Amino acid sequence: MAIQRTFSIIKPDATKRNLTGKIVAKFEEAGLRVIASKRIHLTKAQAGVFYAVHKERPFYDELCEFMSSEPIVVQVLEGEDAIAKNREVMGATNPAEAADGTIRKEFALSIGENSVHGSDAPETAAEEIAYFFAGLELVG
Ligand code: DAT
Ligand code: MG
Repeated sequence: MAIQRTFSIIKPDATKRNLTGKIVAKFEEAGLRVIASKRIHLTKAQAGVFYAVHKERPFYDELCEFMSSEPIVVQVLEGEDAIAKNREVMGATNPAEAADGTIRKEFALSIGENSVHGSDAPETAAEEIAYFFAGLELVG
């Protein structure tokens, strides 16, 4: 597998509980390198654009409300097979189903307040990175 880039969000439930460093440590321990990082506070409309793929789902409004409730940390992670590796370190969407040692198992509060986002494919990774970062901000 080649070196890839993926997009990550440390979500409001995690920034609020001051877990940013502990979550970044999990990425780094897995061999993922943070090549861009910034703390931002989304509007509900901006969260809605980011999660537009879920707009027909019953939890969409709650999701956008949550994602704009507190600051988040958006990052680009780089490494071997980074998209799959990040999904592995994150754990299952529902923390009740997440494997031991994963971020969501250790830190998530619920299926909605689940501490992290990670891209699920190369196309979405590229789109998500471009939504939040200019090319010059990626320092590999
Ligand atoms: P993931 O974040 O693991 O890629 P997803 O893309 O299916 O999961 O959903 C995006 C986010 O939406 C997820 O992180 C939390 C929220 N979500 C998903 N399913 C939910 C549900 N059944 N109830 C409430 N929120 C949900
Ligand atoms: Mg997803």
